Amino acid sequence: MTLPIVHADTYRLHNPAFEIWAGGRLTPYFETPQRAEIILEALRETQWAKIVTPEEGRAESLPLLVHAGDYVWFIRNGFAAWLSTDPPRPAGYPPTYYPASFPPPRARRTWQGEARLNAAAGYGYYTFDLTAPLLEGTYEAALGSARCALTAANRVLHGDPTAYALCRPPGHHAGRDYSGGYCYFNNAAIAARILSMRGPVAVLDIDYHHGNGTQDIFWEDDRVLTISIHCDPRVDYPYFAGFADEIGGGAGAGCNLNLPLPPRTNGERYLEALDLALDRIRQFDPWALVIAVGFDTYDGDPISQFDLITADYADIARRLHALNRPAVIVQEGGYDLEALGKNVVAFLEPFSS
Ligand code: Q9C
Ligand code: ZN
Repeated sequence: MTLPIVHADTYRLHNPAFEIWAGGRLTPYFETPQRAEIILEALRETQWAKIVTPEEGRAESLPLLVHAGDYVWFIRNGFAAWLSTDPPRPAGYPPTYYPASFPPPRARRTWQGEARLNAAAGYGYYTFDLTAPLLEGTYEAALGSARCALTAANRVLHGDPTAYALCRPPGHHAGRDYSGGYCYFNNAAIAARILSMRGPVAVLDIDYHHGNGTQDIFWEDDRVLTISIHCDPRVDYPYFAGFADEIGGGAGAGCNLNLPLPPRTNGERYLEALDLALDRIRQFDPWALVIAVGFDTYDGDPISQFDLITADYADIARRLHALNRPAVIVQEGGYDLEALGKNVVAFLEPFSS
C-alpha cells in the first residue's frame, strides 16, 4: 500500500525570475520551485506516499544516456563561461544567461568546434525558445531531476510495480542536443532508456504540450514506442511539432503516435484519445511504461486551454493502472498552484494499491 516518491531538494537551485512571451511581454516564470513544494506537501498528507531521495552519487554521466556530450557540457559549464565574460547584469534579478542569436536551420549542423562553445553566442545553438535560461544552479537542479527519474526507473527494474519521479525542472521538451519549454535534461527519456535494457518500453506523454524532445530522441528507435496526447500544435506550444503525421523514421517508423486535440477538450473527449493510446500500447506489448504526466491539462491552468477536472485524473490513472504493466511516472508540467497538489494525489492514488 505504498508508492515510492523520488524527490531531490536540488530543485530549489533553479528559479528564473521571468519568461519572455511572443510580442516581447515579460511575465513571472510559471515553472516555479513552489510547484515541487506543493506536490510534496500534498503527498505527505496521504497514507501511501513513501518519500525517498535519489540514489547516492552525482552521476554526471547520467544525461549522456539520451543527450549529446557537447550539449551536456554546455548545460554544465555554459553559465560560468558566460559569466566570466563579464556580461551586463540588469539589476533586480540574479544573473541569467539568455541567448540572443540563433543559428538559421541549415547553418546549425555546419557550426562546429570552438565557435559553438563561445559563450556569448553559444547558448542559442542549444535552445529553441526563451523559456529555458541558464542560471547558476540550473545544471545541479536539472541533474537532480534526472537522478529522480533514474532512481524511479531502477526501483521498477528491481520489482516495484510503480514509482513516481517528482522531477523539477521538467524534461519532455528537451531533445538530444537542445533545451526549451522549461526543460534541460529529458527525465522521461532517461527512464525509458534505462528500462529498455530489459525489453520494449512505451512512453505515454499526457502533458498538455507535445513531448517533442522525447519524440525526437526515440524517432528512429523501435524499442521505445512514444505516444503524446496534447493540444493541437497549430494552436499551442511547441507549435512546430506534434502533428499526427509524425510517425517516426528509419527502424522507428510507426513507433511514434501523436494524438493532437483541440482547445477546450474535456475529460470525456480526452478519455477517447487515451483509449486509442492504450490500444496502441497493448499492441506494442511493452514490458514497462513511462508516463510523462503534466497537470497543465487542468481547466484552471494559467497557460493552457483544456478543461480537465480533478476527477478526470483519477479516471485516466485507473485506465493506465489497468494496463497492468510496471510504470515509472515522471512529473512534467502543471501551473495552477491552487489545484496542483490535489491533482497529483488524484492521479497517483490508483497506483498506490
Ligand atoms: N503561448 C511544460 O509544460 N511557453 N512546458 C508557452 C504559449 C512555454 C511548457 C507560451 C510552455 C512550456 C513542461
Ligand atoms: Zn506542459
